[in-house]
Amino acid sequence: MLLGDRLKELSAVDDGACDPTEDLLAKIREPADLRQVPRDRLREVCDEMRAELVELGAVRGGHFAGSLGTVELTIGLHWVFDTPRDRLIWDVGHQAYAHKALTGRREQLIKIKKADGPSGFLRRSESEYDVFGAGHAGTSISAGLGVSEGLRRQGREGCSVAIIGDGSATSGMSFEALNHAGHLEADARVVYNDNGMSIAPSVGGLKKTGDARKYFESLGFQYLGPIDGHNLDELLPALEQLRDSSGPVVLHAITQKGHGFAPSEADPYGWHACKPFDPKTGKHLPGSGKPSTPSWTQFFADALIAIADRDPRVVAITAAMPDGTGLDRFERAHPDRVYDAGIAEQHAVTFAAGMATENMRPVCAIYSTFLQRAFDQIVHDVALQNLPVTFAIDRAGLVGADGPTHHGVLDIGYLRMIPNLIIAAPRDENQLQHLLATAIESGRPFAVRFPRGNAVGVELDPEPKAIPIGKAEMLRDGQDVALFAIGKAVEAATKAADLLAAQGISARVVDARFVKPLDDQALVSAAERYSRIVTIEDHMATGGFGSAVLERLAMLAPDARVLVCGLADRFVEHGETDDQWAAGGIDPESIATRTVDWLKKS
Ligand SMILES: Cc1ncc(C[n+]2csc(CCOP(=O)(O)OP(=O)(O)O)c2C)c(N)n1
Repeated sequence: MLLGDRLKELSAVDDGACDPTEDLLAKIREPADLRQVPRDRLREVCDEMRAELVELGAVRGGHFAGSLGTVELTIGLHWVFDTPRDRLIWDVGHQAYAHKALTGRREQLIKIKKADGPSGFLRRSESEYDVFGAGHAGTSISAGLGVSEGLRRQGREGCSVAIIGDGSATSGMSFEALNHAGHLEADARVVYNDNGMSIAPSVGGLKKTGDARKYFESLGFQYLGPIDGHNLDELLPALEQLRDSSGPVVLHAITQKGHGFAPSEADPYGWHACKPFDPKTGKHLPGSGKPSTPSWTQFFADALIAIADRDPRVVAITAAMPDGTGLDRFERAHPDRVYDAGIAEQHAVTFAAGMATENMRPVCAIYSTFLQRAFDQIVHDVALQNLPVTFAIDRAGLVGADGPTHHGVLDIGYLRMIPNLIIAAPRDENQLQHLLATAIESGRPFAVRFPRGNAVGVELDPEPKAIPIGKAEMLRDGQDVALFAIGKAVEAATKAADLLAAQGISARVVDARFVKPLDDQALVSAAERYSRIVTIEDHMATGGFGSAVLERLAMLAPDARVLVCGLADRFVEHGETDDQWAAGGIDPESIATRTVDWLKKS
C-alpha cells in the first residue's frame, strides 16, 4: 500500500485528526511505505527514528549506541534497496533496532528482549526481513555471499547486502569471506560501518593504518567511499552506486556510534548498552537502592589481579570484551598485561597457546557462547600439546534477555570430550578465586566456567589458593538420596534439599566442583549408600555434567540410578533468567518435584 493511501486510511480512522505532515514514522508499516517518502523528507524520518530509539533506550535500556549510529544507514538501505526482495544481512544485530522498527516491529520494540517481545538480535522466524539470524559477530559477509550465490544459481531476483561494523570486521571469518568473495568475483555487496568502536575501541592493524581502501582492494573488492554515513546527500547516492554495481563491492561509511544523543556521543563505550535513563539528561535512573553483590565477573577480575600480583607469568587475553570479562579492571591493576585480540576468539586461543609454550600462564577470558568459535584451537593448539592455558569462561549457563545466541549451555559438552583438559565450576565467588588459582598453578589446560550476574555474597578467604584437582565437596549429608550439582546449580540443589526435607526426604548435597576429572570416590560412596543420584546443572542434559556422571557410574557402580536435571534438547528463548531456569526444570522447586516423583517411581 502506498504511504499516501495509508495516510488517508489512518486519517479516516483517526477522524481527520491525523496530520500527514507530521509523524512520518507512524505511517511506515513496512519498507515499501518508506520508499514512498520523498527523498527530501527522509531527514525527518531519521530524526523521528532517532528520537524514538532514545525514548526506547530510556525506558528499556539494553543495546543502545550501535543502533543510534545506524539510523541513516538503515533508512537509506531500505529506501534504496527493494527489501525484502533485496536481502539486508546485518552482522550481530545489536545495531538493527531501526531495521526492526521499519519492518513491522515498531510497536513491539517496547518489549524487546522480554519473553513476549522481539529478540534483541536477528531471527529468521521473527520477520522475513531478518534474512539471516545473528547474535555472534562476523557472520554477515559469509552469509551474504552464500545468499548471493543462492540467488544467482537459481536465477532469482534480488541481491544481498552485508552490513558489518569495523569491530565485527576484525573477526577471522570476515576476512575469510572477503577473500572468498574476491576469488569468486561474486556479487557481494558490503557496507563497512566504520565507527572506530567495537564495544570498546576497535583494535587491529587495519584500524592503525586506516587504509581500508588498500585492504579491500587487495582482496579484489571495488571500494566506494569513504562517505559520511549520517549525511543523506552523501549516503543515498553512494548506496545507489552500491546497488548498481556488480562483483565484490564495499561501501565504506564513516559513522559515529551513539550519534545524535550527546551522552552516547561523548561515551560510546559506556553506551554500547545502557540501563534505563532520563532521556533529557542521560542520567541513569536510580536502582532499587539496595546495594547488590558484585558480579561474578568482578570477583574473577579481582582474583586474577591477586594471582598476577604474585605470578609474573600471568597475562590475560580478551576477544573484544575487556569490560564484559572484567579485564578492564584487571588492566587498571596490571597495565600492559592484557591483550585485546579483537573479535577473534580462534586467534586469541592459539595466541595464548603460543605464549604458554614460552612459560607464560595466559588466561583467556571469553564468554561461553563465544568460545564455541575456538573449538579446534582448544583441541589442536592447547589440549593436544597439553599447554597451560586457562579458560575463564564467563556467562556460562542461561543468560536471560540475550537469548539463544548467547546462552552458555554447551561448553561442558564441547569441552568434556577433549583429553588433557580439566573442567571446573565454582558454586560461589570464594570457590571461583580458588579454582582460578588451581587452574593457573596446575600447569595444565584448564577451564573454569562461571555464570552471568551477581555472585552469591559469601565471605572471601584472604587469598586465592589452589585446591586438589578432582575433589568434590560434600555440603550436607542425608539419608535418602544424593544430589550432585555443579557451579551455580549447587545453590539450587541446596534449596531443593530444603524443599525435600520439608517433605521428609533427607538429601546429601555434593558440590562436584569438577566436571573433569570427576570425584570417583564421592560418586561411589553415594552410589553405595543410596543407589539413587540426582545431578543438577545449568547446561544441556545432553553431553553435560549429568552425562559424565552416568558414564562414570556405568563403569564404577552400574546398579546406581541417576536422574539428570539439565536442559532439554532445544534452544531456550530469551526472557528472564529465573523463568528460564524454571522452564528448564532446574530451579529448586522443579528439582524437588522431579526428585520426589522419580523416587516414587523407582
Ligand atoms: C563472536 C562474538 N564475539 C563477541 C561478541 C560481542 N559483541 C557484540 S557487539 C560487539 C562489537 C561489535 O562492534 P561493531 O561490529 O563495530 O558494531 P558497533 O557496535 O560498533 O556498531 C561485540 C564484541 C559477539 N557478538 N560475537
